[in-house]
Amino acid sequence: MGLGYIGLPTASLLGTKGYQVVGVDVSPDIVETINAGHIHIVEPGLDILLKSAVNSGNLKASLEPEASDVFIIAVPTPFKGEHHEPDMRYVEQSVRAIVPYVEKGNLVILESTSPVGTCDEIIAPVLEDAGFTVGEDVFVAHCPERVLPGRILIELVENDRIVGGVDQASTEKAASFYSGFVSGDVIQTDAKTAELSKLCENSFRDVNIAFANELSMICDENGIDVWELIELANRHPRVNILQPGPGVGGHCLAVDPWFIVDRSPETARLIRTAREVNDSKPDWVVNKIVRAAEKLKAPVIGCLGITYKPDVDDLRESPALEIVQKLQEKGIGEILVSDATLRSCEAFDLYSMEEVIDKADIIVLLVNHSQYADLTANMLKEKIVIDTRGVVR
Ligand code: SAJ
Repeated sequence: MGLGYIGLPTASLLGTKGYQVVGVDVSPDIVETINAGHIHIVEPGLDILLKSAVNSGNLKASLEPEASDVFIIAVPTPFKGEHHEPDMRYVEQSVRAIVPYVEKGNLVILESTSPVGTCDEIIAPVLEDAGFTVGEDVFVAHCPERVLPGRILIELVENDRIVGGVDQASTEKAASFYSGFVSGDVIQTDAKTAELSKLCENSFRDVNIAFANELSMICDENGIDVWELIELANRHPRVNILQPGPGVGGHCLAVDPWFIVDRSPETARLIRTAREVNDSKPDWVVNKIVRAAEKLKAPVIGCLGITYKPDVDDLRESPALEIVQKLQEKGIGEILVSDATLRSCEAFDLYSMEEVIDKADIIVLLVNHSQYADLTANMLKEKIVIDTRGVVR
């Protein structure tokens, strides 16, 4: 259920491992694209894997579920409103959509990153209402996806998997399913621990990036190069500071910690603050650019990179994109945008890196795509450089 960044690679992988897979999505365009053997997202190796799964007849896409031994739910779990409450409507809709097809003995697996209690409080009750006894005639488990965009196909197979059922029988059934195609360890726990394990992994990373981002602002106030500082501090055997940037993006780190905050608002103080620090970083960068632009008569501002992280073409929750959009709203000068991974972008005309460097007075480096690794301070010596990623040192 859901043919996005997780569902499609999972369906394609299973299809090439001999499983019969029906990939269900609400979008007719996506269903048509996949049945024609094409992909609608960019991920290394996915096009070949999908083609092979579809051509073998093992994978087909459909708008409607079918009777299946295993139902895997991999739909978006965004947040809503200014209080960042989890928006579970797609998970709820998916469970309701499969109910008419569920039979005794079936296994329902939630892969979507979800708040603690989703299996027990949302999925199991819908199945119980339909007349099933969960743990006896249908089984429910959470197995969070933990793959890194850009490495999805490798990590789907090689990563260890945490599997937590709403009861022991569900845990064992789900673990046995994943053992069929995962080469990493498949570790058993209960549903709530599996749900929180995924949320805490991403919160751990978010908190650590917030530490680096806070340091970068402290360094800026004190005229210290944060990247040199981190390199030096990381020589300590028990210190490992992550890299600062223009903010934290993607649909994982910028979202998941809020699910913990929503359920434990009084207790999750550090996790909330880390989110706030990371969310405030784009505005801090915008202010820095505005201050630099104020010194020029008709500033041309060149922005390098708009995706949420290097070497992916994904714009979801991208702090770089947010920065460029805010600069445009402020109307402080001409904005020229380049991105090494994008051929086109709805929001802006894209220029080549060379054109941007040639024409701009201020160069803002927002994403450290590998194509920018050769940029040197010497090449930009006539420009004002605002480097949020520490590429030009
Ligand atoms: N970032 C920094 N500094 C760093 C590392 C990352 O600013 O030192 C920024 C990136 O630029 C990006 C954001 O953080 O804007 C997130 O990037 P990421 O590479 O840390 O993570 P994601 O969102 O692509 O994938 C994460 C992964 N989680 C962890 O590493 C704990 C991945 O394993 C998860 O499967 C994925 O979230 C997910 O789907 O939840």
